Amino acid sequence: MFDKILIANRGEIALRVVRAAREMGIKSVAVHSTADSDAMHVRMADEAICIGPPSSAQSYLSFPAIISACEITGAQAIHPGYGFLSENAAFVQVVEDHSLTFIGPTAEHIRIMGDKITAKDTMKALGVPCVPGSDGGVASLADAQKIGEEIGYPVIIKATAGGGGRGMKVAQTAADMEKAYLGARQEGKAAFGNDEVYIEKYLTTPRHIEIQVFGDGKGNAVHLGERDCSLQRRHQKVFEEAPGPAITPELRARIGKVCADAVAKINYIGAGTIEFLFENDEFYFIEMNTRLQVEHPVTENIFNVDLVREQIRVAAGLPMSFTQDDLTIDGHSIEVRINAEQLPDFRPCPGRITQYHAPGGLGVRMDSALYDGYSIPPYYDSLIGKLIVKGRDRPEALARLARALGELIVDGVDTTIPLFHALLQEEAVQTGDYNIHWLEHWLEQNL
Ligand code: MV4
Repeated sequence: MFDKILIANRGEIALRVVRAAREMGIKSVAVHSTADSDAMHVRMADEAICIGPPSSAQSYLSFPAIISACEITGAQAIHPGYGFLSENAAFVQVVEDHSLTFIGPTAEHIRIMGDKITAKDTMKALGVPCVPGSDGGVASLADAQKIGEEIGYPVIIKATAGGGGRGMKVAQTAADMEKAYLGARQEGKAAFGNDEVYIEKYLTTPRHIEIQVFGDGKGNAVHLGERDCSLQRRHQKVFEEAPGPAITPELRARIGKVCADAVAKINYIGAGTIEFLFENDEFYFIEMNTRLQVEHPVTENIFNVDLVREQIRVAAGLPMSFTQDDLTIDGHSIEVRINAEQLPDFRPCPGRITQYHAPGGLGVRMDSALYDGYSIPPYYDSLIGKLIVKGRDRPEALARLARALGELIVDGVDTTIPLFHALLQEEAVQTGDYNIHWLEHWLEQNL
């Protein structure tokens, strides 16, 4: 096992990794920009090292700064958290070239899943159900029109280098195809330097269901059920839960086995998330994320596992500490993302926290790097905390969430807390009867 790891991240996720490492008897090294000298992850880690100016490109994204920090501190492995370098295949290659260990998948797995056409081809070949559409890339408008006629409108054109909603265009009818096809290519080229696109049948009212998988890199893998992350605004999740209100034990077992078998077959190592659209009781693969996700705590809560601990174990060459048979669901968990943002437009709202009080009590977990007097810098993500609750069932989790939100105090900046008080009053949230469009409609009518 490693005796020291470096955390190439900041905020609540850096703290999350410090905590797992400490429980395992592993020392942790925080890295930080000059804007984060007073950050909680710097205080909580065993050591800290400044790696550059505020700009992410020159600090949290800088290969030489992070590799040098490992060499100076003697850290043997790097945990990337989420975002930043977590899905950067070139970085993983550099880490390995310096005889360090990346706590995550291989560069090759990241590369395969980072190209959406290759990811879909791979998953399809592994027996994972996919959205009907083009077989690979679509090189001309004429081909796009032909495929549109074959699969029927509406269709969606997606950039292969896209993801998270960028480089996507919907064509409602054949008349929209030219604009959508050229628009998606243009956006792909501008945003990612890659104008390759593919086409899928457009699903109109699906849920976003994602399956948590975990592999040991030696052909063994498990699934840890699903999360329903349908409540999103502009492709930013705001409320996530596990298990999914629409997913029966039979559906879970079936898609879970397909996913676990698929990642076992490619010798996947570490945590991964296989994203699906779910409509009329059918799953359709869209993307795979090769990282630990923001919302991983809801899965940890219902399966009673520590996913970061497992990531560190398999990166060190140890087996996973559980088998599929050990993994049974206990209760229901919900996470809400507390962002420093001003409603109704969700404008980032950095500034000084004049008072912070975290909720507590049975079934409440607050993952946050906030403290009284902390100044949220303007350079990074607006996520400042995650309130995660667990109940014996969904109604108990909802009641506990309302109770815990009532205890939470974040003064000095605007936050998304009032949004959650309002959402909890809604019938669709209470019953779990929502889809990927529900929140945007609700926001239009209520904010
Ligand atoms: C789709 C879709 C409908 N049909 N693909 C958006 C982000 C990217 N991960 C995939 N996305 C979508 N792909 C087909 N064939 C609708 C979306 C989509 C969406 C998906 C998940 C969560 C929220 C969403 C909001 C708008 C569109």
